[in-house]
Amino acid sequence: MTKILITGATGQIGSELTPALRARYGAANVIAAGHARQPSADIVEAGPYCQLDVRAATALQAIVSTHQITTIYHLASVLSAEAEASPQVAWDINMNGLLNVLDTARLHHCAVFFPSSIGAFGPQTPPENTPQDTIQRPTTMYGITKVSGELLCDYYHQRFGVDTRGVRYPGLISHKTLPHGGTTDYAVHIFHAALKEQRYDCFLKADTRLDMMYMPDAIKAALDLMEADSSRLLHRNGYNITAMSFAPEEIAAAITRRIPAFVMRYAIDPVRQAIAESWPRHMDDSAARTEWEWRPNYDLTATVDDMLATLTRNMR
Ligand code: AKB
Repeated sequence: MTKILITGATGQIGSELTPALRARYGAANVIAAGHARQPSADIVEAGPYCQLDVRAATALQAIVSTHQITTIYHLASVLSAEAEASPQVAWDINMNGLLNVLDTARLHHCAVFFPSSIGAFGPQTPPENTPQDTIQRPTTMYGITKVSGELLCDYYHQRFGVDTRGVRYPGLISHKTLPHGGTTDYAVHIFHAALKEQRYDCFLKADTRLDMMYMPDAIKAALDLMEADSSRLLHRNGYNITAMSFAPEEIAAAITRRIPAFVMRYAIDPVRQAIAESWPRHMDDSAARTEWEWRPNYDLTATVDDMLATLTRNMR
């Protein structure tokens, strides 16, 4: 029987992946683990929940052993901009947390999902149609932990036979939980500001193009990859996946078409601008399409329509 542990269950991805996994595998079979002081009621009340700092290896192993976990979705991570503010803490959480998860998986025969990111690339990476296998020399601590994480997952698969799988997520747009400490966070904050104040001060330059994805596609990617036929997975860890690619001025225009009073202004954050400029503008995700039939459902228009409709409903 599949029994799942999700680390970082209260974060932007976890708060939506947890209910999706509970719907698919049964609430009692999905243990949500978070580090937040106040986890949201639906995560805590709809199924098992525990507090976990992923750096605490003994506590992690106890949870996996007690609940007879078969699969770990390891989402706990410090994001890019926050990692630049505290690089040593980011290394500790992102790398030692992942090492603990992989070693626990080795000992308890679990499969592992590890989300990498467009942050695993750097300024020397071809920015257009970024190949699956290419130069990865990131210049951020976040990126360094993501490349190292991809390699560590490969190592645990090759050396110990752990069934590790992962994707390189682009910026994620979602309405349930606000992202925290990322470079692509503007693409979520813009919706809240547009609906509340009809204006937004964007911290990236108008033409900073990056890969993006709406959360339902991000959840589908995790579920599909973990259920894919293992023998077809040539690139197990770090599949490029993308759904759309846009710059702040384009998402602002899409919002203005629906909220004509909306005005975007720019107040550039040099740290996040430099990070964004070191990332690809558009990845080639053909390996994921070929090896496990990855296909996104939401483009920019569908995302903007659904975000505005859902947030408007939630505000009533
Ligand atoms: C971030 O901006 O740090 C993340 C990411 C693209 O990995 N959203």
